Amino acid sequence: MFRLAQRIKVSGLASSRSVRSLFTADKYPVKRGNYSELNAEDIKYFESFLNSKDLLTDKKDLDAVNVDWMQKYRGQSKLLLKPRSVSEVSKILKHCHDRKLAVVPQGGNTGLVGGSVPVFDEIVISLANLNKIRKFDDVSGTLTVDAGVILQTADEWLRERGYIFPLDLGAKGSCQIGGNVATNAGGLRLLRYGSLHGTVLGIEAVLPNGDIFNGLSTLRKDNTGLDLKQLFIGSEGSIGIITGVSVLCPPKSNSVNVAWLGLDSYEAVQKTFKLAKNALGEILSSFECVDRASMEVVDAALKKHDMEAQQPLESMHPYQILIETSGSNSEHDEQKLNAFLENSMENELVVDGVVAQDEGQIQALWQWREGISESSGKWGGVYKYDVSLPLPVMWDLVKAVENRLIERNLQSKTDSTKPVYATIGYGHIGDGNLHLNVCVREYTKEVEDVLEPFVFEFIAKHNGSVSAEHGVGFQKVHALQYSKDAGALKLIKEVKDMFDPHGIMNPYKFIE
Ligand code: FAD
Ligand code: 2HG
Ligand code: ZN
Repeated sequence: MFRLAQRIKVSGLASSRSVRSLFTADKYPVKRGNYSELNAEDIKYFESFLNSKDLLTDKKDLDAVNVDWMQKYRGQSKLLLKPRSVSEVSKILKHCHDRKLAVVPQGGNTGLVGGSVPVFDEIVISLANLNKIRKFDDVSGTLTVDAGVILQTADEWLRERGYIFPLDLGAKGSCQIGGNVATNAGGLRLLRYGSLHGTVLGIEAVLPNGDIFNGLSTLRKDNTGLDLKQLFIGSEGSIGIITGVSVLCPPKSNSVNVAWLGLDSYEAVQKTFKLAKNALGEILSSFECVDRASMEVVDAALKKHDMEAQQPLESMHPYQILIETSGSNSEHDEQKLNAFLENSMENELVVDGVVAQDEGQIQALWQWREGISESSGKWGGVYKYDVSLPLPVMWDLVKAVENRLIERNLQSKTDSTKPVYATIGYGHIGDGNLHLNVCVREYTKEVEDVLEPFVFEFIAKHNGSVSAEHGVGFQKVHALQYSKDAGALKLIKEVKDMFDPHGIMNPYKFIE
Protein backbone atom coordinates (compact mmCIF):
# COMPACT_ATOMS: atom_id res chain seq x y z
CA MET A 1 0.00 0.00 0.00
CA PHE A 2 2.66 2.50 0.94
CA ARG A 3 4.56 2.89 -2.25
CA LEU A 4 7.74 4.88 -2.65
CA ALA A 5 7.20 8.51 -3.41
CA GLN A 6 8.23 9.55 -6.90
CA ARG A 7 10.64 12.41 -7.31
CA ILE A 8 8.76 15.54 -8.20
CA LYS A 9 10.02 18.98 -9.09
CA VAL A 10 7.90 22.07 -8.83
CA SER A 11 10.62 24.70 -8.85
CA GLY A 12 11.49 26.99 -11.73
CA LEU A 13 8.03 28.45 -12.25
CA ALA A 14 8.86 31.97 -11.24
CA SER A 15 10.78 33.06 -14.29
CA SER A 16 7.82 33.57 -16.57
CA ARG A 17 5.87 35.97 -14.37
CA SER A 18 5.36 39.22 -16.20
CA VAL A 19 4.83 42.67 -14.83
CA ARG A 20 1.25 43.54 -15.51
CA SER A 21 -0.22 45.58 -12.69
CA LEU A 22 -1.51 49.12 -12.90
CA PHE A 23 -0.60 51.54 -10.13
CA THR A 24 -2.43 50.68 -6.93
CA ALA A 25 -3.49 54.30 -6.70
CA ASP A 26 -5.23 54.04 -10.09
CA LYS A 27 -6.89 50.70 -9.37
CA TYR A 28 -8.34 51.40 -5.94
CA PRO A 29 -10.17 54.35 -4.38
CA VAL A 30 -7.34 55.71 -2.22
CA LYS A 31 -6.18 59.30 -1.73
CA ARG A 32 -2.62 60.38 -1.00
CA GLY A 33 -2.23 61.48 2.61
CA ASN A 34 -1.05 64.90 3.59
CA TYR A 35 2.66 64.02 3.47
CA SER A 36 5.59 66.12 2.31
CA GLU A 37 7.14 65.43 -1.06
CA LEU A 38 10.71 64.24 -1.29
CA ASN A 39 13.08 67.01 -2.36
CA ALA A 40 16.76 67.49 -3.21
CA GLU A 41 17.55 68.56 0.38
CA ASP A 42 16.19 65.25 1.71
CA ILE A 43 18.35 63.30 -0.72
CA LYS A 44 21.35 65.41 0.26
CA TYR A 45 20.72 64.64 3.90
CA PHE A 46 20.48 60.88 3.29
CA GLU A 47 23.64 61.05 1.16
CA SER A 48 25.48 62.62 4.10
CA PHE A 49 25.52 59.32 6.01
CA LEU A 50 24.53 56.52 3.60
CA ASN A 51 26.90 54.75 1.25
CA SER A 52 26.10 55.86 -2.35
CA LYS A 53 25.10 52.34 -3.40
CA ASP A 54 22.58 52.21 -0.55
CA LEU A 55 20.59 55.16 -1.86
CA LEU A 56 18.88 54.30 -5.13
CA THR A 57 16.80 56.48 -7.38
CA ASP A 58 17.08 54.62 -10.71
CA LYS A 59 13.84 53.41 -12.23
CA LYS A 60 15.10 49.86 -12.66
CA ASP A 61 16.06 49.58 -8.96
CA LEU A 62 12.74 51.07 -7.92
CA ASP A 63 10.63 48.91 -10.24
CA ALA A 64 11.53 45.80 -8.25
CA VAL A 65 10.62 47.29 -4.88
CA ASN A 66 7.50 49.09 -6.10
CA VAL A 67 5.71 45.89 -7.06
CA ASP A 68 4.67 43.05 -4.77
CA TRP A 69 5.28 39.30 -5.17
CA MET A 70 1.85 38.73 -6.74
CA GLN A 71 2.38 41.70 -9.08
CA LYS A 72 -0.99 42.95 -7.97
CA TYR A 73 0.02 46.12 -6.15
CA ARG A 74 2.32 48.72 -7.64
CA GLY A 75 3.60 51.86 -5.96
CA GLN A 76 5.42 54.90 -7.26
CA SER A 77 8.32 55.38 -4.88
CA LYS A 78 11.21 57.45 -6.12
CA LEU A 79 13.67 56.47 -3.41
CA LEU A 80 15.02 53.21 -2.03
CA LEU A 81 17.23 53.32 1.05
CA LYS A 82 19.23 50.33 2.25
CA PRO A 83 20.71 51.17 5.67
CA ARG A 84 23.58 49.07 7.01
CA SER A 85 23.21 49.76 10.72
CA VAL A 86 20.59 50.43 13.36
CA SER A 87 21.90 53.95 13.71
CA GLU A 88 21.37 54.58 9.96
CA VAL A 89 17.78 53.32 10.28
CA SER A 90 17.33 55.66 13.21
CA LYS A 91 18.65 58.72 11.30
CA ILE A 92 16.42 57.93 8.32
CA LEU A 93 13.28 57.59 10.41
CA LYS A 94 14.00 60.66 12.53
CA HIS A 95 14.37 62.75 9.37
CA CYS A 96 11.21 61.29 7.80
CA HIS A 97 9.30 61.90 11.04
CA ASP A 98 10.49 65.53 11.28
CA ARG A 99 9.80 66.18 7.58
CA LYS A 100 6.56 64.15 7.49
CA LEU A 101 7.77 61.88 4.71
CA ALA A 102 5.92 58.56 4.47
CA VAL A 103 7.90 55.28 4.42
CA VAL A 104 7.45 51.57 3.76
CA PRO A 105 9.72 49.07 5.52
CA GLN A 106 10.51 46.22 3.15
CA GLY A 107 11.95 42.81 3.92
CA GLY A 108 12.02 40.07 1.27
CA ASN A 109 8.88 41.49 -0.39
CA THR A 110 7.12 38.12 -0.30
CA GLY A 111 4.08 39.38 1.60
CA LEU A 112 0.72 38.42 0.12
CA VAL A 113 -1.48 41.35 1.17
CA GLY A 114 0.19 44.30 -0.56
CA GLY A 115 1.80 45.51 2.69
CA SER A 116 5.43 45.64 1.59
CA VAL A 117 5.18 48.04 -1.34
CA PRO A 118 4.29 51.73 -1.49
CA VAL A 119 0.87 52.92 -2.56
CA PHE A 120 1.98 56.40 -3.64
CA ASP A 121 5.52 57.82 -3.33
CA GLU A 122 6.49 56.46 0.09
CA ILE A 123 10.23 55.96 0.60
CA VAL A 124 11.12 52.27 0.60
CA ILE A 125 13.45 51.29 3.46
CA SER A 126 14.93 47.89 2.73
CA LEU A 127 16.41 45.82 5.55
CA ALA A 128 18.46 43.69 3.13
CA ASN A 129 21.79 45.10 4.32
CA LEU A 130 21.11 44.38 7.97
CA ASN A 131 21.94 40.74 7.52
CA LYS A 132 24.27 39.50 10.23
CA ILE A 133 23.76 36.64 12.61
CA ARG A 134 24.59 38.35 15.89
CA LYS A 135 24.90 35.55 18.41
CA PHE A 136 23.79 32.06 19.29
CA ASP A 137 23.62 30.27 22.60
CA ASP A 138 24.24 26.61 21.88
CA VAL A 139 22.77 25.47 25.20
CA SER A 140 19.46 27.33 25.29
CA GLY A 141 19.09 27.46 21.46
CA THR A 142 18.64 31.24 21.51
CA LEU A 143 19.51 32.93 18.23
CA THR A 144 19.89 36.69 17.83
CA VAL A 145 19.92 38.09 14.29
CA ASP A 146 19.65 41.28 12.31
CA ALA A 147 16.15 41.66 10.89
CA GLY A 148 17.33 41.32 7.29
CA VAL A 149 18.70 37.78 7.65
CA ILE A 150 16.95 35.51 5.13
CA LEU A 151 14.91 32.79 6.85
CA GLN A 152 16.57 29.96 4.92
CA THR A 153 20.06 31.30 5.69
CA ALA A 154 19.28 31.29 9.41
CA ASP A 155 17.76 27.83 9.21
CA GLU A 156 20.75 26.37 7.33
CA TRP A 157 23.15 28.05 9.77
CA LEU A 158 21.24 26.53 12.68
CA ARG A 159 21.05 23.06 11.11
CA GLU A 160 24.84 22.94 10.96
CA ARG A 161 24.73 23.43 14.72
CA GLY A 162 22.01 20.88 15.47
CA TYR A 163 19.08 23.30 15.68
CA ILE A 164 16.36 24.60 13.34
CA PHE A 165 14.45 27.87 13.03
CA PRO A 166 10.99 27.40 14.58
CA LEU A 167 9.27 28.77 11.43
CA ASP A 168 9.27 27.36 7.91
CA LEU A 169 7.38 28.52 4.84
CA GLY A 170 7.43 28.34 1.04
CA ALA A 171 9.06 31.77 0.68
CA LYS A 172 11.98 30.89 2.99
CA GLY A 173 14.58 31.54 0.29
CA SER A 174 13.59 35.23 0.06
CA CYS A 175 11.68 36.32 3.15
CA GLN A 176 13.55 37.93 6.04
CA ILE A 177 13.23 37.21 9.73
CA GLY A 178 12.21 40.83 10.35
CA GLY A 179 9.46 40.43 7.73
CA ASN A 180 8.37 37.16 9.30
CA VAL A 181 8.07 38.80 12.70
CA ALA A 182 6.40 41.90 11.26
CA THR A 183 3.74 39.67 9.66
CA ASN A 184 3.64 37.13 12.50
CA ALA A 185 4.03 34.47 9.82
CA GLY A 186 2.56 31.07 10.66
CA GLY A 187 3.87 28.60 8.11
CA LEU A 188 4.11 24.87 7.87
CA ARG A 189 5.01 23.79 11.40
CA LEU A 190 3.11 26.15 13.69
CA LEU A 191 1.20 23.10 14.91
CA ARG A 192 4.43 21.85 16.48
CA TYR A 193 6.55 24.88 17.33
CA GLY A 194 3.86 27.45 18.02
CA SER A 195 3.45 31.05 16.89
CA LEU A 196 6.17 33.70 16.82
CA HIS A 197 4.31 35.33 19.74
CA GLY A 198 5.72 32.42 21.76
CA THR A 199 9.11 31.77 20.18
CA VAL A 200 10.33 35.35 19.73
CA LEU A 201 12.11 36.30 22.96
CA GLY A 202 13.25 39.78 22.08
CA ILE A 203 12.96 42.59 19.55
CA GLU A 204 15.01 45.65 18.78
CA ALA A 205 13.16 48.26 16.76
CA VAL A 206 13.52 51.83 15.60
CA LEU A 207 10.48 53.93 16.40
CA PRO A 208 9.11 56.44 13.90
CA ASN A 209 10.81 59.36 15.71
CA GLY A 210 14.19 57.63 15.49
CA ASP A 211 14.32 56.37 19.08
CA ILE A 212 15.61 52.85 19.49
CA PHE A 213 13.49 50.38 21.46
CA ASN A 214 15.92 47.90 22.96
CA GLY A 215 13.81 44.89 23.80
CA LEU A 216 16.34 42.36 22.55
CA SER A 217 16.09 40.11 25.57
CA THR A 218 16.92 36.42 25.38
CA LEU A 219 15.03 35.54 28.55
CA ARG A 220 12.21 33.05 28.43
CA LYS A 221 10.64 34.52 31.52
CA ASP A 222 10.41 38.23 32.22
CA ASN A 223 7.37 39.56 34.01
CA THR A 224 8.58 43.10 34.52
CA GLY A 225 5.63 45.02 33.16
CA LEU A 226 4.02 45.05 29.73
CA ASP A 227 5.57 42.75 27.14
CA LEU A 228 6.19 45.51 24.58
CA LYS A 229 7.86 43.29 21.99
CA GLN A 230 4.50 41.61 21.39
CA LEU A 231 3.21 44.85 19.86
CA PHE A 232 5.78 44.56 17.07
CA ILE A 233 4.91 40.95 16.24
CA GLY A 234 2.36 41.25 13.46
CA SER A 235 2.58 45.05 13.34
CA GLU A 236 3.39 45.04 9.59
CA GLY A 237 5.65 48.08 9.66
CA SER A 238 2.95 50.26 11.18
CA ILE A 239 4.68 51.30 14.42
CA GLY A 240 8.40 51.03 13.73
CA ILE A 241 11.14 49.14 11.95
CA ILE A 242 12.32 45.89 13.48
CA THR A 243 16.12 45.77 13.31
CA GLY A 244 16.97 42.79 15.51
CA VAL A 245 15.23 39.64 16.71
CA SER A 246 16.08 36.95 19.22
CA VAL A 247 14.26 33.69 18.94
CA LEU A 248 14.15 30.37 20.76
CA CYS A 249 15.10 27.58 18.33
CA PRO A 250 14.24 23.91 18.78
CA PRO A 251 16.81 21.14 18.29
CA LYS A 252 16.92 19.56 14.84
CA SER A 253 15.08 16.24 14.83
CA ASN A 254 17.13 13.14 14.05
CA SER A 255 14.20 11.40 12.52
CA VAL A 256 11.78 13.03 10.05
CA ASN A 257 9.06 11.16 8.17
CA VAL A 258 6.66 12.49 5.58
CA ALA A 259 3.57 10.66 4.33
CA TRP A 260 1.22 11.79 1.55
CA LEU A 261 -2.25 10.31 1.88
CA GLY A 262 -5.38 10.19 -0.26
CA LEU A 263 -8.85 10.54 1.28
CA ASP A 264 -12.29 10.49 -0.25
CA SER A 265 -14.12 13.00 1.94
CA TYR A 266 -13.51 16.05 4.08
CA GLU A 267 -15.18 14.18 6.93
CA ALA A 268 -12.34 11.63 6.67
CA VAL A 269 -9.76 14.46 6.77
CA GLN A 270 -11.12 15.68 10.09
CA LYS A 271 -11.25 12.19 11.59
CA THR A 272 -7.69 11.50 10.38
CA PHE A 273 -6.48 14.71 12.02
CA LYS A 274 -7.97 13.64 15.31
CA LEU A 275 -6.43 10.20 14.94
CA ALA A 276 -3.02 11.70 14.04
CA LYS A 277 -3.02 13.92 17.12
CA ASN A 278 -3.77 10.96 19.35
CA ALA A 279 -1.55 8.40 17.67
CA LEU A 280 1.46 10.58 16.87
CA GLY A 281 1.28 12.93 19.82
CA GLU A 282 4.47 14.89 20.37
CA ILE A 283 6.13 13.85 17.08
CA LEU A 284 3.43 15.29 14.79
CA SER A 285 5.05 18.35 13.18
CA SER A 286 2.75 19.12 10.24
CA PHE A 287 -0.73 18.27 9.06
CA GLU A 288 -1.49 19.92 5.72
CA CYS A 289 -4.50 19.34 3.48
CA VAL A 290 -4.88 20.10 -0.23
CA ASP A 291 -7.86 19.45 -2.44
CA ARG A 292 -7.92 17.83 -5.86
CA ALA A 293 -8.29 21.17 -7.63
CA SER A 294 -5.07 22.40 -5.98
CA MET A 295 -3.13 19.38 -7.23
CA GLU A 296 -4.57 19.85 -10.71
CA VAL A 297 -3.48 23.48 -10.69
CA VAL A 298 0.14 22.58 -9.80
CA ASP A 299 0.07 19.89 -12.47
CA ALA A 300 -1.30 22.24 -15.11
CA ALA A 301 1.17 24.98 -14.12
CA LEU A 302 4.04 22.55 -14.59
CA LYS A 303 2.72 21.49 -18.00
CA LYS A 304 2.31 25.13 -18.99
CA HIS A 305 6.06 25.39 -18.47
CA ASP A 306 6.77 22.14 -20.31
CA MET A 307 7.63 20.39 -17.08
CA GLU A 308 6.20 17.07 -16.07
CA ALA A 309 5.94 15.58 -12.61
CA GLN A 310 4.27 12.47 -11.40
CA GLN A 311 1.55 13.07 -8.84
CA PRO A 312 2.36 11.57 -5.43
CA LEU A 313 -0.66 9.24 -5.68
CA GLU A 314 -1.96 7.21 -8.61
CA SER A 315 -5.52 8.55 -8.30
CA MET A 316 -6.55 12.15 -7.83
CA HIS A 317 -8.30 11.81 -4.49
CA PRO A 318 -10.58 14.73 -3.59
CA TYR A 319 -8.54 15.46 -0.44
CA GLN A 320 -4.88 14.71 0.11
CA ILE A 321 -2.91 15.27 3.25
CA LEU A 322 0.74 15.66 4.05
CA ILE A 323 1.71 14.44 7.47
CA GLU A 324 5.16 15.06 8.88
CA THR A 325 6.62 13.61 12.05
CA SER A 326 9.81 14.89 13.67
CA GLY A 327 11.34 13.03 16.57
CA SER A 328 14.52 11.79 18.10
CA ASN A 329 14.26 8.04 17.66
CA SER A 330 13.60 6.73 14.15
CA GLU A 331 12.54 3.25 15.25
CA HIS A 332 10.04 4.64 17.71
CA ASP A 333 8.74 7.26 15.23
CA GLU A 334 8.32 4.73 12.42
CA GLN A 335 6.45 2.37 14.74
CA LYS A 336 4.09 5.16 15.70
CA LEU A 337 3.61 6.30 12.12
CA ASN A 338 2.97 2.76 10.89
CA ALA A 339 0.46 2.12 13.65
CA PHE A 340 -1.31 5.36 12.77
CA LEU A 341 -1.34 4.52 9.05
CA GLU A 342 -2.70 1.03 9.68
CA ASN A 343 -5.36 2.39 11.96
CA SER A 344 -6.42 5.08 9.50
CA MET A 345 -6.72 2.49 6.72
CA GLU A 346 -8.57 -0.02 8.87
CA ASN A 347 -11.02 2.72 9.72
CA GLU A 348 -11.37 3.42 5.99
CA LEU A 349 -10.28 7.01 6.39
CA VAL A 350 -7.14 6.85 4.25
CA VAL A 351 -7.50 5.05 0.92
CA ASP A 352 -4.04 5.42 -0.58
CA GLY A 353 -0.68 6.82 0.41
CA VAL A 354 3.05 7.00 0.06
CA VAL A 355 5.77 7.42 2.65
CA ALA A 356 8.96 9.17 1.59
CA GLN A 357 11.98 6.90 1.82
CA ASP A 358 14.75 9.46 1.81
CA GLU A 359 15.45 13.17 2.08
CA GLY A 360 14.97 13.69 -1.69
CA GLN A 361 11.50 12.20 -1.52
CA ILE A 362 10.65 14.25 1.55
CA GLN A 363 11.57 17.39 -0.36
CA ALA A 364 9.64 16.23 -3.42
CA LEU A 365 6.45 15.77 -1.42
CA TRP A 366 6.86 19.14 0.25
CA GLN A 367 7.31 20.75 -3.17
CA TRP A 368 3.84 19.60 -4.20
CA ARG A 369 2.44 21.38 -1.17
CA GLU A 370 4.64 24.48 -1.32
CA GLY A 371 4.23 24.82 -5.10
CA ILE A 372 0.48 25.53 -4.88
CA SER A 373 0.77 29.17 -3.88
CA GLU A 374 2.87 30.12 -6.87
CA SER A 375 1.09 27.82 -9.35
CA SER A 376 -2.24 29.42 -8.50
CA GLY A 377 -1.22 32.70 -10.15
CA LYS A 378 -0.21 31.20 -13.49
CA TRP A 379 -3.44 31.95 -15.35
CA GLY A 380 -3.26 35.72 -15.12
CA GLY A 381 -4.02 36.47 -11.48
CA VAL A 382 -5.34 35.08 -8.23
CA TYR A 383 -7.64 36.24 -5.46
CA LYS A 384 -6.12 34.99 -2.24
CA TYR A 385 -8.09 34.53 0.97
CA ASP A 386 -6.24 33.36 4.06
CA VAL A 387 -8.84 32.49 6.64
CA SER A 388 -9.29 30.94 10.04
CA LEU A 389 -12.49 28.93 10.32
CA PRO A 390 -13.78 26.17 12.56
CA LEU A 391 -12.61 22.89 10.96
CA PRO A 392 -16.09 21.44 10.30
CA VAL A 393 -17.07 24.30 7.94
CA MET A 394 -13.71 24.99 6.37
CA TRP A 395 -14.28 23.37 2.99
CA ASP A 396 -17.91 24.54 2.92
CA LEU A 397 -16.44 27.93 2.07
CA VAL A 398 -14.45 26.54 -0.87
CA LYS A 399 -17.52 24.72 -2.20
CA ALA A 400 -19.82 27.71 -1.69
CA VAL A 401 -17.47 30.03 -3.57
CA GLU A 402 -16.97 27.60 -6.42
CA ASN A 403 -20.73 27.01 -6.72
CA ARG A 404 -21.40 30.73 -6.87
CA LEU A 405 -18.84 31.17 -9.66
CA ILE A 406 -20.14 28.21 -11.65
CA GLU A 407 -23.80 29.22 -11.21
CA ARG A 408 -22.95 32.62 -12.66
CA ASN A 409 -21.12 31.02 -15.54
CA LEU A 410 -17.80 32.63 -14.59
CA GLN A 411 -15.56 29.59 -14.09
CA SER A 412 -14.23 27.08 -16.59
CA LYS A 413 -10.91 25.25 -17.03
CA THR A 414 -11.36 24.82 -20.77
CA ASP A 415 -13.28 27.93 -21.88
CA SER A 416 -10.69 30.68 -21.86
CA THR A 417 -13.35 33.38 -22.27
CA LYS A 418 -14.42 32.78 -18.66
CA PRO A 419 -12.55 34.93 -16.13
CA VAL A 420 -12.07 32.20 -13.52
CA TYR A 421 -9.86 29.18 -14.23
CA ALA A 422 -10.27 27.29 -10.92
CA THR A 423 -11.22 27.62 -7.24
CA ILE A 424 -8.89 25.77 -4.92
CA GLY A 425 -8.51 25.13 -1.20
CA TYR A 426 -5.43 24.09 0.76
CA GLY A 427 -3.88 24.90 4.06
CA HIS A 428 -2.76 24.23 7.52
CA ILE A 429 -5.51 22.00 8.89
CA GLY A 430 -3.51 21.61 12.06
CA ASP A 431 -3.91 25.35 12.71
CA GLY A 432 -7.50 25.79 11.48
CA ASN A 433 -6.18 27.89 8.58
CA LEU A 434 -7.52 27.56 5.02
CA HIS A 435 -6.08 29.17 1.89
CA LEU A 436 -8.86 29.77 -0.60
CA ASN A 437 -7.39 30.81 -3.95
CA VAL A 438 -9.53 31.81 -6.91
CA CYS A 439 -7.27 31.49 -9.95
CA VAL A 440 -8.34 33.95 -12.61
CA ARG A 441 -7.48 34.74 -16.19
CA GLU A 442 -8.21 38.36 -15.44
CA TYR A 443 -9.27 40.46 -12.48
CA THR A 444 -12.87 41.58 -13.08
CA LYS A 445 -15.41 43.53 -11.08
CA GLU A 446 -17.97 40.80 -11.79
CA VAL A 447 -15.82 38.14 -10.09
CA GLU A 448 -14.96 40.47 -7.23
CA ASP A 449 -18.65 41.11 -6.60
CA VAL A 450 -19.29 37.37 -6.38
CA LEU A 451 -16.40 36.92 -3.94
CA GLU A 452 -16.85 39.92 -1.68
CA PRO A 453 -18.45 40.52 0.70
CA PHE A 454 -19.66 36.89 0.44
CA VAL A 455 -16.36 35.37 1.66
CA PHE A 456 -16.06 37.88 4.52
CA GLU A 457 -19.68 37.40 5.59
CA PHE A 458 -19.20 33.65 5.63
CA ILE A 459 -16.14 34.08 7.87
CA ALA A 460 -17.93 36.49 10.20
CA LYS A 461 -20.94 34.18 10.47
CA HIS A 462 -18.63 31.41 11.71
CA ASN A 463 -16.57 33.68 13.99
CA GLY A 464 -13.47 33.15 11.89
CA SER A 465 -10.70 35.52 10.87
CA VAL A 466 -10.24 37.29 7.52
CA SER A 467 -6.50 36.94 7.99
CA ALA A 468 -5.12 33.85 9.65
CA GLU A 469 -1.44 34.40 8.90
CA HIS A 470 -0.70 36.76 5.99
CA GLY A 471 -1.75 39.93 7.78
CA VAL A 472 -3.82 42.93 6.76
CA GLY A 473 -1.64 45.03 4.46
CA PHE A 474 -3.46 47.09 1.85
CA GLN A 475 -5.67 44.22 0.80
CA LYS A 476 -7.66 43.59 3.98
CA VAL A 477 -7.72 46.95 5.65
CA HIS A 478 -11.38 47.34 4.63
CA ALA A 479 -12.35 43.87 5.81
CA LEU A 480 -11.20 44.07 9.42
CA GLN A 481 -14.67 44.76 10.76
CA TYR A 482 -15.62 41.20 9.80
CA SER A 483 -13.20 39.88 12.43
CA LYS A 484 -12.78 42.64 15.01
CA ASP A 485 -15.36 44.80 16.74
CA ALA A 486 -15.30 48.60 16.66
CA GLY A 487 -13.81 48.82 20.16
CA ALA A 488 -10.84 46.64 19.24
CA LEU A 489 -10.21 48.55 16.02
CA LYS A 490 -10.31 51.87 17.90
CA LEU A 491 -7.75 50.58 20.38
CA ILE A 492 -5.42 49.37 17.60
CA LYS A 493 -5.67 52.80 15.96
CA GLU A 494 -4.87 54.53 19.25
CA VAL A 495 -1.77 52.38 19.75
CA LYS A 496 -0.68 53.10 16.16
CA ASP A 497 -1.19 56.85 16.67
CA MET A 498 0.74 56.80 19.93
CA PHE A 499 3.82 55.27 18.25
CA ASP A 500 3.41 57.14 14.97
CA PRO A 501 1.65 60.49 15.53
CA HIS A 502 2.49 61.75 12.02
CA GLY A 503 1.25 58.53 10.41
CA ILE A 504 4.42 58.13 8.33
CA MET A 505 4.76 54.36 8.85
CA ASN A 506 3.36 52.29 6.00
CA PRO A 507 0.23 54.40 5.42
CA TYR A 508 -3.04 53.25 3.76
CA LYS A 509 -2.57 49.81 5.34
CA PHE A 510 -3.08 47.77 8.50
CA ILE A 511 -5.56 50.12 10.25
CA GLU A 512 -7.54 53.04 8.86
P1 FAD B 1 7.79 41.72 3.28
O1 FAD B 1 6.89 41.07 2.30
O2 FAD B 1 8.90 42.52 2.75
O3 FAD B 1 6.92 42.64 4.26
C1 FAD B 1 5.74 42.18 4.84
C2 FAD B 1 5.22 43.27 5.81
O4 FAD B 1 6.10 43.43 6.90
C3 FAD B 1 5.10 44.65 5.20
O5 FAD B 1 4.02 45.30 5.78
C4 FAD B 1 6.40 45.33 5.57
O6 FAD B 1 6.27 46.73 5.65
C5 FAD B 1 6.66 44.75 6.93
N1 FAD B 1 8.09 44.58 7.25
C6 FAD B 1 9.01 43.83 6.60
N2 FAD B 1 10.18 43.87 7.25
C7 FAD B 1 9.99 44.68 8.33
C8 FAD B 1 10.83 45.10 9.38
N3 FAD B 1 12.09 44.71 9.49
N4 FAD B 1 10.31 45.93 10.33
C9 FAD B 1 9.01 46.33 10.26
N5 FAD B 1 8.18 45.95 9.28
C10 FAD B 1 8.66 45.12 8.32
N6 FAD B 1 3.05 33.52 5.26
C11 FAD B 1 2.71 32.72 6.28
O7 FAD B 1 2.35 33.21 7.35
N7 FAD B 1 2.73 31.36 6.15
C12 FAD B 1 3.11 30.75 5.02
O8 FAD B 1 3.10 29.52 4.93
C13 FAD B 1 3.51 31.57 3.94
N8 FAD B 1 3.92 31.02 2.79
C14 FAD B 1 4.27 31.82 1.76
C15 FAD B 1 4.67 31.21 0.57
C16 FAD B 1 5.01 31.98 -0.52
C17 FAD B 1 5.44 31.31 -1.79
C18 FAD B 1 4.95 33.40 -0.41
C19 FAD B 1 5.31 34.26 -1.57
C20 FAD B 1 4.55 34.01 0.76
C21 FAD B 1 4.20 33.24 1.86
N9 FAD B 1 3.78 33.80 3.06
C22 FAD B 1 3.44 33.00 4.10
C23 FAD B 1 3.55 35.27 3.19
C24 FAD B 1 4.58 36.21 3.85
O9 FAD B 1 3.97 36.83 4.96
C25 FAD B 1 5.84 35.66 4.33
O10 FAD B 1 6.47 35.24 3.14
C26 FAD B 1 6.83 36.51 5.13
O11 FAD B 1 6.54 36.52 6.50
C27 FAD B 1 7.05 37.95 4.67
O12 FAD B 1 8.39 38.29 4.94
P2 FAD B 1 9.17 39.34 4.03
O13 FAD B 1 10.53 39.52 4.59
O14 FAD B 1 9.09 38.97 2.61
O15 FAD B 1 8.33 40.65 4.30
C1 2HG C 1 0.96 28.64 2.07
O1 2HG C 1 0.54 28.09 3.09
C2 2HG C 1 1.13 30.12 2.09
O2 2HG C 1 1.32 28.01 1.06
C3 2HG C 1 0.63 30.83 0.85
O3 2HG C 1 0.62 30.69 3.23
C4 2HG C 1 -0.86 30.71 0.64
O4 2HG C 1 -0.66 31.72 -1.51
C5 2HG C 1 -1.41 31.46 -0.58
O5 2HG C 1 -2.60 31.76 -0.59
ZN1 ZN D 1 -0.07 29.29 4.66
